[in-house]
Amino acid sequence: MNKKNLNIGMIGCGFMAKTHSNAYSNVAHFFDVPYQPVLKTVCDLNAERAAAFAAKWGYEQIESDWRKVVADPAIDLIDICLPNNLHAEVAIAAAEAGKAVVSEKPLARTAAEAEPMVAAVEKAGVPNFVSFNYRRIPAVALAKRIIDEGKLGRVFHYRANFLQDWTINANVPQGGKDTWRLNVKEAGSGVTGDLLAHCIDLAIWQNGPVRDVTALTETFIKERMNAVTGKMEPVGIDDACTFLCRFANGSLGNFESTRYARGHKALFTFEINGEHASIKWDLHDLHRLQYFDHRDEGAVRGWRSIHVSDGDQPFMGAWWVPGLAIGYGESFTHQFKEFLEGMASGKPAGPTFRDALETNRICDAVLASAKSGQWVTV
Ligand code: SOE
Repeated sequence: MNKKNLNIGMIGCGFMAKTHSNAYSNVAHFFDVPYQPVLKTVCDLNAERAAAFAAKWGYEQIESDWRKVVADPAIDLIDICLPNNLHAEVAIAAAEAGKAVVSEKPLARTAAEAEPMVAAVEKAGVPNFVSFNYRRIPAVALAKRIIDEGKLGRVFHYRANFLQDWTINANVPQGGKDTWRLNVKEAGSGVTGDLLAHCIDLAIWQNGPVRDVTALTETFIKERMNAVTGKMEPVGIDDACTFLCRFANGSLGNFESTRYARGHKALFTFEINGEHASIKWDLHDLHRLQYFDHRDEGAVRGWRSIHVSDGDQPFMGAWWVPGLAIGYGESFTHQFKEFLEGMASGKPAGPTFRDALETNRICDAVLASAKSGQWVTV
């Protein structure tokens, strides 16, 4: 296939920039994508950091002012891997400059902040995408296929958890390069926007819209040092959040996230119970999908542990040979495969900015409910 180059301007060079750069580098090796991503410019306020990142990942040039990257006519796509408070300004400027825009999740700190982003990309008519990468784990994509085929029947329950333990120590600071996720000004919220946003994105993609929510949040450590100023400051994020919801299809949702579940590093799980069948998935065992079908012959009925590694399972035909697993990093490869295909076909891959706005709206409703103690309609 004759491919047009797609020049990437990467804004930020932390953990997420690594996952995206890796995926841009390998997507055309494994998939016949319609564009060849080119790692053109990486930008960080700290030029030394940008230079080290560029050397490692093969970016052609570095920049310390994101506005210059956005203004560069050679750049086709702006990829935003910055703390949440910086997504909106960069995304809106990039859309106004006519660039395709990819943003890390959540789209913004709040729905109010996300709305002008959606308006900007839609007004400019530029391709746009939010990196909710877990949709493209093969086992998760297989779950979606099973749901869309109607195998579960009427859905009664949707259950999801995202449990971590990395902030239990009160000496972990807030703010700055590595710990901005703990600073409410930069992150907008704690586990709700960072982790439950993933659960919500999958839930509405698999099970449809959420109608209303009731939530409980807690901040266990009330003060932390700010890594930038060195001063102790009140903590404004939610350390833990549990919420119940009703989906428009009549099913009940049950969600929990915390960074205080000792022993759990990234235990993202979901389980869906339908009239005929149930499915469950666990990020710590990400290449397996658990499936129970009540219509199976009674004597052999039971939970099947499907090792998702065969060529007729989502994405797997492009990788090694049946039985050999892939992992977390490849979910980003898959999302860019579908994003690039959507750019070429005019049928955009989701979640677009507009799709991700809905996740922001649900996060807002969850936080509002935790504050008021009332059910909140989304
Ligand atoms: C937080 O620790 C984090 O890195 C999230 O920000 C990511 O979105 C999640 O995929 C893994 O955990």
